[in-house]
Amino acid sequence: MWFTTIITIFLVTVAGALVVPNYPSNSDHPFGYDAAYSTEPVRVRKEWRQLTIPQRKDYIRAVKCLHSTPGTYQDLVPSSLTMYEDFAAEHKLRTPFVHVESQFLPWHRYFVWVYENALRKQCGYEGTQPYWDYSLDSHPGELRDSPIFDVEHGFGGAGESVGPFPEMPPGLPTGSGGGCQKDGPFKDWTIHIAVRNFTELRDDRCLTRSINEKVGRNWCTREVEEVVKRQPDYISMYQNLQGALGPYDQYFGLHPCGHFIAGGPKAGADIYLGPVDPLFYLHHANIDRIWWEWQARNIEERTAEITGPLRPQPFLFPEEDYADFPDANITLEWPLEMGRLAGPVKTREVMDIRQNIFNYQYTNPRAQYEDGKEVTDGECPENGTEEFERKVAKLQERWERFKGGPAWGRARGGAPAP
Ligand SMILES: [Cu+2]
Repeated sequence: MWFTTIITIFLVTVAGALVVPNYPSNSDHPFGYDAAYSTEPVRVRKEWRQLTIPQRKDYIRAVKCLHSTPGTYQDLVPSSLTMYEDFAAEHKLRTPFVHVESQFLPWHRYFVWVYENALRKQCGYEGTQPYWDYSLDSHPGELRDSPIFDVEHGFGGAGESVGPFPEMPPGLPTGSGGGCQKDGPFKDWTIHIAVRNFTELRDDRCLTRSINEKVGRNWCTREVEEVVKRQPDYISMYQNLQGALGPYDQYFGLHPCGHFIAGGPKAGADIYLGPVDPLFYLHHANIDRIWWEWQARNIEERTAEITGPLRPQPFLFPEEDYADFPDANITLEWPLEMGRLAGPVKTREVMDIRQNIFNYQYTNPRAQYEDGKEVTDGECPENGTEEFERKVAKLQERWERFKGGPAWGRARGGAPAP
C-alpha cells in the first residue's frame, strides 16, 4: 500500500525542479533531446489496457507510419530500409555492449524514449509510449485473451505453428505459433533487416509471433517482479531481472520472459533484432517501469546508483566482439550512444525519469484513472497475502542458489576499478 502511495505521489507531482540541459537540437540526431520538451506536459506512460481504443489505434497507426518512412541507416546497415528498422539497426549494432551488464537498463531507457519521440515527431502520435505488464496475463488461460494480442486493437495473435525454433534457450517450453502472423495489424508487414549479417542487402520476411503461456505463467508474474524490486543493490537487481540468459531450468528471469512470452524467430525472441517486433517497446517500457519502481523504493540513493562491468559476460557474446571496449565499471559519466537517432547523453541524465532530459511517469498498471487521477488504489489482491510472500520467498531462495553460479561469475567477483 505504501508503495502505491509513492507511485501516486509521482503521478500527481509534475517534476518540480526541471533541469533543462543545453543540448543542441540537431537534425543529424532527429529524435534526441529538444529544448521544446521542457515546456511539454509530463508524459504519463500507461499500461496497454489503460489506453482508450482510439488511443490504441493511433499508437498502431504511428508504428506503421514509421515502418513506411524511408530509413537513414542504409550505408551502415544496408538491409535497414525503413525508419522503423533504423531502430532495430541501432540496437543490432550495439547489442553486445548494451546487454547483460551495467549499460543494459540505462541504454534501453534512453532507447525507448527516443523511439517514443520518433513516433511523435515523425508520425504525429499524440500519446505516450505504452507498456505491457504481462503479470496481468500470467494466470492460466489469460494470455491468449490478452488485449495485447487483439486482432483489431492490439498486436495480433500467434503466427503459423512452427514448433521449437533455434533462438529458444535450452529447455524452454514450446509456445504456440512462432511463424508468420496470421492476423492483426502487422500481418502484411515485410521486415527487411538481416539478423546477424551487416552487409546483406535485404532479408525479406514476415513478422513472426509465438505465444508462450507456460513461460509467462512461470516467469512473467507479479511475484517474479517483486523479487526484482527487493534486490538490495543495482547489480543484484539487473542480474535478477535478466535471470539465467541461458538454460531455462536455472533462474529464467523477468526480462527474458518478456521476450519469450510473445517473441517469434528473427523477431522478438532474438537478442539482436528484438525491436523488429513492435511489442519490444512495450516490453522494454515495462522493464524500465520496474527499474524505476526499484529506484523509487530508495529514490535519493538509487537515482545515483549505477555500477557493474561495461563489458558483457563472455558466455553470451564472443570476447573478440568487444576487445576494444573498456574493461571497467560504468560510472554516471559514461556516454550512452544512440547513433543517428539521438545525440549521446551521460548516464547520469537518464537516472531519473522526472528530470534532466526526461519528464515522464508510469501509471500503476492495476489502477483505474479518471481525468488522470487514480480512482482505485489498484492494489493487487495477491499482495501481502501469505501465499504471495511464500512464492516470493521461494523465488528469492532459488535466486540465492543460482546467483553464485558460473554464468555471472565475473560480475559477482567484482570488476576492476574504473
Ligand atoms: Cu535490447
